[in-house]
Amino acid sequence: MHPNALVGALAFAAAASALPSERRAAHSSAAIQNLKSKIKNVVILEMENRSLDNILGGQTLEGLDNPIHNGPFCNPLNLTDPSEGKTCSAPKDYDSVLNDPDHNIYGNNIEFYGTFLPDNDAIASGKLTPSQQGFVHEQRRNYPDAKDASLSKQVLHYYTEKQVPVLTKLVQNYLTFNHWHSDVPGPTNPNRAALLTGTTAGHGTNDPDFETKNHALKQKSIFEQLSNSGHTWMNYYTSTGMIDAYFFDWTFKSGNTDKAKPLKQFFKAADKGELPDFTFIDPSCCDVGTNSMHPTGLISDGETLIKDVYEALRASPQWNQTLLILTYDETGGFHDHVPPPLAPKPDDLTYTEEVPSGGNYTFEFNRLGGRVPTLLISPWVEKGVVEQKGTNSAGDTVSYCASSILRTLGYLWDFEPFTPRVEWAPSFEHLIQDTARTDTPEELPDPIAF
Ligand SMILES: *[C@@H]1O[C@H](CO)[C@@H](O)[C@H](O)[C@H]1NC(C)=O
Ligand SMILES: *[C@@H]1O[C@H](CO)[C@@H](O)[C@H](O)[C@H]1NC(C)=O
Ligand SMILES: *[C@@H]1O[C@H](CO)[C@@H](O)[C@H](O)[C@H]1NC(C)=O
Ligand SMILES: CC(=O)N[C@H]1CO[C@H](CO)[C@@H](O)[C@@H]1O
Repeated sequence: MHPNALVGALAFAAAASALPSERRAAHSSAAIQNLKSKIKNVVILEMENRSLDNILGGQTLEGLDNPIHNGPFCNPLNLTDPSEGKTCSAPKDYDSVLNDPDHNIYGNNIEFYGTFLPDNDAIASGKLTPSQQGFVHEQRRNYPDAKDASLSKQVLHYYTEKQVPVLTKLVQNYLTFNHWHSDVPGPTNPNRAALLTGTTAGHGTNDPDFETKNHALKQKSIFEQLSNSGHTWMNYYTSTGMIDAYFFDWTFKSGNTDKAKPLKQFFKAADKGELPDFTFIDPSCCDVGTNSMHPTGLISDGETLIKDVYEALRASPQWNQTLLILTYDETGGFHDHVPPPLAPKPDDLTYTEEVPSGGNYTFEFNRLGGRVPTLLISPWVEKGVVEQKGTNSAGDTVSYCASSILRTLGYLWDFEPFTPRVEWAPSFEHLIQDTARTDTPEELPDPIAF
């Protein structure tokens, strides 16, 4: 080869490697090897009870299907009496919500399907699909003494970019999922358990089994999996009332209760570069002065927590090998206009509850909850991109969900999917790039109370 040709070839190779790398295929061994070589520390911050249309409804980044791009989205005031009129999504003018929206399984039923008792056969066969029309109706039924105008605003309105400056900066700098759903169309603790284990084990409400003193959940958690395979983990908490590792009997039996520590220990560990392989952060919940964004806690207090966690990781010696997953447990009864899809049952268990109109509804765990905001934050993800649906290992294009986390961590830390739901879920290891970005912000804006 002529010497000049060699120089030319080298220059070409250098230029080519400077280009943004083509994404690898999801589930490919190349994508999995890349994930393993780049990410050593995973941090999950799981906030509370907000839908994508609610908290990211005003984000102008292209690719997000939200009210500011594709709305307004409207709901009738009364599902059975159209003459009462309708109300539509618009920017919110307040920081919190006084009347916590219904997010029981039956509440999600009426919000999605317009009835507390939808026909399960029609749902499973695809004949009955969610219309997302019952959010305002259910809020009015639940709070008969409150003013209609404020109730509509509570469930249907959304936050502008200026009102959530911390989230806005993160959306503009990292990767946001457009189609990420909670695993269960129901409340907090079943969804938190599903994220950590791939199933609620038949739980459909925040029942006493989840309480620390009972720690009655028997299924295998990510914490157990990691301990058994020589990986380190910690569950940092903001209030002792909310420690997700304490749902599980194993945590107590195996003598791992000391893996739950107050959040200030997280800041110390991040600062010293002593974060474990897996960090799970619980916010405080759920009233005035708490920071999960759960009503009646302030959105701006939640933003302060997100900012503090981000800035601690950004300044940490471990930043270069860290992936922060910022997600929400469930939609909290806030409107989202995208119909939640069907999904495989994690196991054979069902959950039955009595509904306000009389009668029982049996939930079969065969469909997802509403869309929740989820972001990947790392020097290894592209800047300001929106990820649409994912690809599962069967090759189908489907929505992401909380079980996508376990699907991906299984690739990172060599474990099989815990349940058929996790097996089905699309993973996201292919969203990790080849080169680390050097333009990631060191600080986020100050949250504003309004
Ligand atoms: C809706 O209208 C029906 C029929 O007029 C009425 O019985 C019901 O109370 C209304 N529901 C709400 C939530 O206002
Ligand atoms: C992280 O990577 C960037 C870019 O290569 C480098 O400038 C920085 O010093 C690295 N930081 C650490 C803590 O390794
Ligand atoms: C609903 O189911 C519960 C048990 O799950 C049972 O106690 C109750 O009697 C049932 N109610 C109706 C109306 O069938
Ligand atoms: C909106 C909402 O409150 N959803 C759940 C959020 O968390 C609280 C506390 O666990 C639950 O009561 C709700 O079910």
